[in-house]
Amino acid sequence: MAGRHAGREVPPQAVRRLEPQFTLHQAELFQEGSALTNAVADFDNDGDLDIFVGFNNKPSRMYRNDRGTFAEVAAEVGLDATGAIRTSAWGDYDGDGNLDLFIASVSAANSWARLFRNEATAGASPMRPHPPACRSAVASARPHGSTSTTTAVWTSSWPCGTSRTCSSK
Ligand SMILES: [Ca+2]
Ligand SMILES: [Ca+2]
Repeated sequence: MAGRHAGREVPPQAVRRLEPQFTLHQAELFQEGSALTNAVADFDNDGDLDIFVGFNNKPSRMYRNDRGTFAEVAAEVGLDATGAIRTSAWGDYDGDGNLDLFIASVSAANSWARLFRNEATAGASPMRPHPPACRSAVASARPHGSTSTTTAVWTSSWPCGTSRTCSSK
């Protein structure tokens, strides 16, 4: 029987209906609660999808997919940010072939956003801070409960290994 895909007829041999059936995968690794956002992308360009997860006042997690088995590598690659991280998005903003990550934290006490540039090189761990400075573009995020749509954007940098806390201007 022929089917339709994207508005076009497709031959019967091209129609492959799936029978979804799910089981938990690495349940212990992924059990951490209070997640607010996640973003899936092949951040290390090895052909499989990896998962970033932002939490409510816990360090973010970056699950690297190693041929179907995930490992948590957020601290290793420089993505262990802590906040009320409510949004995250991958994209290659500078067109260098490496996916970069934008995240934003929104809470009544402290709201911020950060753009992490992926400075990976072949054979090196992605997202590792590049000496002598770790660069970041920072934008304010709407405070929790606020209806304001005003967003200020500025850039910031800090020496590797020092505090990543940025203040509003
Ligand atoms: Ca990957
Ligand atoms: Ca990039």
